[in-house]
Amino acid sequence: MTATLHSPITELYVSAESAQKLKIEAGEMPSWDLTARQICDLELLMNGGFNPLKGFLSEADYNGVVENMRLADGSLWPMPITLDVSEKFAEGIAPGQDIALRDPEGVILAILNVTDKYTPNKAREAEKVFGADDVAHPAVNYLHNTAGPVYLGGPITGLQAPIHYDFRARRDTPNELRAYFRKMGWRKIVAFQTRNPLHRAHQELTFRAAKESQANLLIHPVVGMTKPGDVDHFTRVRCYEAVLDKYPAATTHMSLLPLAMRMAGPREAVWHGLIRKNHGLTHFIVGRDHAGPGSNSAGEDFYGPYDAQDMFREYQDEMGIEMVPFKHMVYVQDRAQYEPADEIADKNDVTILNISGTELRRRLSEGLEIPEWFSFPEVVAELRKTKPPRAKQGFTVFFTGFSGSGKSTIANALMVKLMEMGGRPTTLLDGDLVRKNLSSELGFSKEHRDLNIRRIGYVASEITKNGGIAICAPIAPYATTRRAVREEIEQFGAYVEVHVATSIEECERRDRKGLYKLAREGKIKEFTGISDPYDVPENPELRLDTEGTDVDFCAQQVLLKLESMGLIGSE
Ligand code: PPS
Repeated sequence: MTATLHSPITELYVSAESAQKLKIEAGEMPSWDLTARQICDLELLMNGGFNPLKGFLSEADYNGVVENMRLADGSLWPMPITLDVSEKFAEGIAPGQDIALRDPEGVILAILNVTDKYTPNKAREAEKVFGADDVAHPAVNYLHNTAGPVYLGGPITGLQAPIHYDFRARRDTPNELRAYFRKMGWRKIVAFQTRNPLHRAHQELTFRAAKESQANLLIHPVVGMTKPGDVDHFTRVRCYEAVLDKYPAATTHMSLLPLAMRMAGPREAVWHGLIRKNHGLTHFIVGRDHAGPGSNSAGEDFYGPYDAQDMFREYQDEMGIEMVPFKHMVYVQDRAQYEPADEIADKNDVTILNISGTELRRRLSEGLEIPEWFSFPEVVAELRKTKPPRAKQGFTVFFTGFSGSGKSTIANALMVKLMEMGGRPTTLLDGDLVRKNLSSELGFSKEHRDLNIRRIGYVASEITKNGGIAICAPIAPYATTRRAVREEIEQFGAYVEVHVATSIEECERRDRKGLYKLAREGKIKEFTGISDPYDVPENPELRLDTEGTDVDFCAQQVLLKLESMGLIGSE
C-alpha cells in the first residue's frame, strides 16, 4: 500500500466563485434537461467516481469502449457513458458549442463543451456491451426505447452536484470516503455492492469476506437506478440501517452510491470495480451472477453465473483493486448457521435451507411468514410496510381495442363491481373522458396519441403507487407506448392489459357513434383500424372476445383474472 492510497481524486468541479459566474453565462446557452439516468452519470463524472472520464464519451472513446472496453488513449473503461439526446435537440447543436445541463427543476449542474455529435449503432452497442440485442435486457430496452438517437460527447465543467434531500448524511463523494478512510486509518477496505435488501446470508457473507481479507468493510449500496422492479431505495436504506447494528461499528461503514446500474454482468463488475477503486476501496466482493439482468427472451440467463468473476479476475491487476469472490451462503439447520454451500462436507447428512428471491417476494406479497433464520425481523417489517400483500396493493387495468369495441362499457361495469366490493379507491380513465379533461388539445397523430397514452399511464401509475385501482380505456394503438406504460406502472403494482378484441368489421357494423361512416367517407382522418394502425397486443393478461357475449360476462372475466392474480379477494 502506498502512502497516497487515499489521497484526493480529481473532480470536474470549478470553484464556487467560477461556478457562480459560469451559471450566469450558461443561462444564455442551449440547454438540455437531463434524464434521471444522465443525472446519476453526471454526478459520478463530476465527483471523480468515473475517473478517468472527463465528460460524456466522444465518438472515438465510445467506439473503443463498445469494441474493446478501452478509451481511445488505451485506458480500461467498460461502460459507455453517453449523453443521449433527441434528434430535434441535436439538430441545433454543432461541435464547438457549449450547452447547459439542467436538472428537472431547471438548475444548471454543468456545462458540456460539445466536441462530438454522433449517431450510435445501438444494435452493435447492445451486442457488444450487454451481450445481445434483446430488449428483455433492461439496459437494451432502455437503449432502444428510452435513450435518444443522437449522442453528444465532450468534456464537462461541473458547477454543482445534483441536490439530494434524502439520507444526506449517508452519501459520500469519492473524496469524502477517501478522507473518512484516512481519518479512520483504514488502509484495506472491502466494498460490498448491493441493490437488494440485506438478509442474514448477506450479512454473514460480507462479515466473512472482511474477516478473511482482514479488511474493513464498506456496505456500498446503489441508490441511483437499479433494475426495474427492485425494492425502492428509501425502503432499502431503512433496511440497511437496521442491519448495520449487527456489524462491529469500529470496522464497518455504510455509504450510498448514486449510480445508475446497467445490469451488464461481467462488464458491469469491472465498471463497479473501477468506481470502487476511485472511492478509495482496495477490495471488492463479486458474487455469483453479479449485476445479472435475469433471463433473456428465450428464458435463458444472459450471462453465466461466474462470467463476472472471470472478467474481473482478468483485469484486477490493471484496475488496482482485488476481487473477493462471493461464496453462495446457505443455512445449515442442524448447526443453526450460514455456511458457504461449497464448503459443507456433510451436505447429505444435514438439512440445508434456502429461500429464493422469488419465494421471498411470494411470501411478502401473500403476507406469509418469513423465518428469522432468513432475515432480521426489522428488515422484514420494513419490507412489509412498503410491500403490503397483493390484495392490498394498487393496480391498473388497461383496456385497449378499437373505437366502439366495448372498452368503455366493460370498464364502467368493472368499476361498479369493484366499488361494490370496496376496499380501494377506484378511478376510471376512459378514453373520451381523458380527451375532455387531460388531453383536450390533442389530436390523433402518432405523436399526440402517444402523449395522450403517456399522460394516462402517468396518472395510472400515481394511482397505483398510492394503493388505488386505475381503470384505463383508451384505444392505445401502439405496442411500444403500451409497453412503456406497463413499465411505468409495474414499478408500483400490477399492470393488467385487457385486449377488447372486437374485430374492426364488428365495430364498424355497430358504429355506435357514427364515426366509422365518417372515417370511410374520409371525413375523419387517421381513424384507427380504417386509416391508422393498431398493433394487436401479443401477450395481454386477458383477451376478451365480446362478440356474442354480454358486458356483464366480460366484466366477470376481468374480475376472475384479477382474483387469479391475487389482486382482489381475501387478504
Ligand atoms: S388514443 O389513440 O388511444 O389516443 O385514442 P383515445 O384517446 O382512446 O380516443 C379515441 C376516441 O376518440 C374518438 N376518435 C377517434 N378514434 C380513433 N381515431 C380517430 N381518428 C378518432 N377521432 C376521434 C373515438 O370516438 C374514440 O372513442 P372510443 O371510446 O374508443 O370509441
